[in-house]
Amino acid sequence: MAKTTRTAKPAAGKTRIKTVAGKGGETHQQTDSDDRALTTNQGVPISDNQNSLKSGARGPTLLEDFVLREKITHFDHERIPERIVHARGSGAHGYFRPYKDMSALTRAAFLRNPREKTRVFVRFSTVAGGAGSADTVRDVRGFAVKFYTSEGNFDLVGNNIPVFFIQDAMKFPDLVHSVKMEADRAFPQAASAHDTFWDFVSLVPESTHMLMWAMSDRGIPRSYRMMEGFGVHTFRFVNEKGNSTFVKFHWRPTIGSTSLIWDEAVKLAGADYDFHRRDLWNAIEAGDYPEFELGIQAFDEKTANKLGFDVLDPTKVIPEEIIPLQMIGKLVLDRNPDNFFAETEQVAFHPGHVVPGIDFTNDPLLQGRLFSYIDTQLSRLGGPNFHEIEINKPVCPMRNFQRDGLMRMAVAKGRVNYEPNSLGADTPRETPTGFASFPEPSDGPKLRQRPESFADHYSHARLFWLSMTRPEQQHIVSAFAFELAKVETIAIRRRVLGRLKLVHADLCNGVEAALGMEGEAETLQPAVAAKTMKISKALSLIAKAQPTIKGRKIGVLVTDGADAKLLKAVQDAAHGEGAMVEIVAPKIGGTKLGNGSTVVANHTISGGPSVLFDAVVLLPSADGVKKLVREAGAVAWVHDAFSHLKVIGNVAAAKPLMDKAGVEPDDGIVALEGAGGTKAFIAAAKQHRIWDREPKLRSPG
Ligand code: HDE
Repeated sequence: MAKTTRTAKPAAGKTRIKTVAGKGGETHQQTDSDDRALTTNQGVPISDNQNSLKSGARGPTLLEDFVLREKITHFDHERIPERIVHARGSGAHGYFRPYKDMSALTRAAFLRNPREKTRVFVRFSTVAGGAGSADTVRDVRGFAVKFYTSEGNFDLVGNNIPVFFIQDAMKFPDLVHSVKMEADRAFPQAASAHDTFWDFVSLVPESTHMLMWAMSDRGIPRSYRMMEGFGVHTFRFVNEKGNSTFVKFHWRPTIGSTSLIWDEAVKLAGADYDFHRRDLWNAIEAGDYPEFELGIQAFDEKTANKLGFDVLDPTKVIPEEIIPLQMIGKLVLDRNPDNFFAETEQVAFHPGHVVPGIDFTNDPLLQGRLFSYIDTQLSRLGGPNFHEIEINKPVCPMRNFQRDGLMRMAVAKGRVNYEPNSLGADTPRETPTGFASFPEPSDGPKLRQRPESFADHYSHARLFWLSMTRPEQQHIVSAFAFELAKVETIAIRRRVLGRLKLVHADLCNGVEAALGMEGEAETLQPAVAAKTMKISKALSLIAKAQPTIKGRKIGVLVTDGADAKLLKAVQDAAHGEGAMVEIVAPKIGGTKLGNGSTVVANHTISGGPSVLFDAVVLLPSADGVKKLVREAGAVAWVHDAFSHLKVIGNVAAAKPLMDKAGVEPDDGIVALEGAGGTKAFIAAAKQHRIWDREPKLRSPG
């Protein structure tokens, strides 16, 4: 039995913290509270949460110990199956507000009133890796939004890439099996760079366009806050009159879209496994709320028929230069989840969760998804009542005659659980204004067939390639070369090269050269040869990049004796532009600046490598730099910043360190001392990367 030895001052409310001594001499902290007593799940107050019930102090544990058994049993069942795809994710709460009344196009209530906010929950994710995999791997990112509208939940379950690998749901399990860890060896984790993936995609030519996107910078976003999102499929808006308009959904971050550099992504996977999760969490905690505009491409059937490709084919984009984007509202993420499991893990998205005014098309990938998502929740969340979990509940009234099942929470009253009925006057009834599917005519032979209009697999891939800037093309070549270098089966490499040749000769030649496999592409016959389309600048991240440092992070390397005035100037200037500043120093506890004040570091040099930052500042003192040049970590810190094409603000005292790190002068190496130094640094940092530096540092491969 435990005996109380000392009682601390009462803490908040009626709680007192006591140090309790056990009979065996051990002590532990115990909270003594009138209203916060620790209890079992049955509400029984627990007097000892440290020791199991034993027969004698050194005797065996008794089966009778219902407190221990309940605790351990619950723990044993804490995990649910992780999502088969998109297992690794991060969520946030927020709201959506339309810019204007969209009722001309849709009767969806949440798109009608610009004064009305609709609550949302968003989950961003990677696709291939397990729930514990690293954030910065090369992969597609999920971008799933649940709108809790007044007419029910609408889920826009999209990705950060506007097309998909396959055209028909029938191939999805094959695709996913091929990209996941290989079945016998269970590696590689969260990586497409292995034989089975490239084997599959090289045999499925419809994947070519998506491969271009996945191998581009889009596959390694800088942040969930800085990536675009897409609904992928063509959907329909339906207005009060029942008229349908095709729509493609787009999300655009208001602070612009930008990506990592591959070497940075690789190093980040070691430096901060949770790079994207932490970034999202910290931004919201800091009140720097991520914002995304919702855009649509709206078009009628006549326009669709003139595009020269099929809008039901999810491997095609509609260039914005042909059908421009109209921005119709904004999403703001302003609250982190209270509990990861309850919210981010248990949230159940489903593309079939639509509201009146939004409808599907016959895209065969979408049609298959309409089955899959509910089905997967049955095993993931354990039964058909997952809509009763707090995060999945609609905010509008929900009434029907579905009853019972595992984990039923609601207590339905009365004897009437069927419809029609005459016994329950106030039981739910159909409503003429409820959801009605768009009555698209459909009558055809029952067959398994891909339409002819889906047969061109190369024109859009070529459009993507030709729309990229030079650095982006180099990155695509490097990514293909990296991935194929990990493919051990030479025939698969050759087959992929054969596909790339059908996209564009420059692409194929570039990858062949990077691999040292010149002329080895397999000769493949396309069903339809690539046509050259008009370049779409909107496809390139670099071409449309806005000069900004809003939402970005600047790392300042300081030592004892660093210039306090300059540090403050950098901090003020960066904060003024909406950027964050973090201090990196040899010691975490505090650095004594030149004016005698102390600054506390956010990171040590090894704990805060420069890959964590978008731009860096070198602010050592002349004395401090002498130590830094002897530290491999400090030299690597600067070398990485340079080789990741970052802007480096510096003081004269940093020169020995920069020399040792191989920093060479260019537009991104900015002296801070002297008039206008800080301003020049901020202006340069708005470019984000110094692309001209790249060819001097690395060649594709
Ligand atoms: Fe998914 N997908 N998917 N998917 N998907 C799932 O549902 C599926 C596809 C997407 O954060 C699963 O609840 C099939 C395209 C996102 O919880 C599963 C097909 C797009 C998320 C499933 C596709 C997506 C999922 C796994 C081909 C972009 C994460 C867990 C027919 C438009 C949602 C779950 C979250 C999740 C099936 C293709 C996006 C198994 C069968 C295309 C963002 O139901």
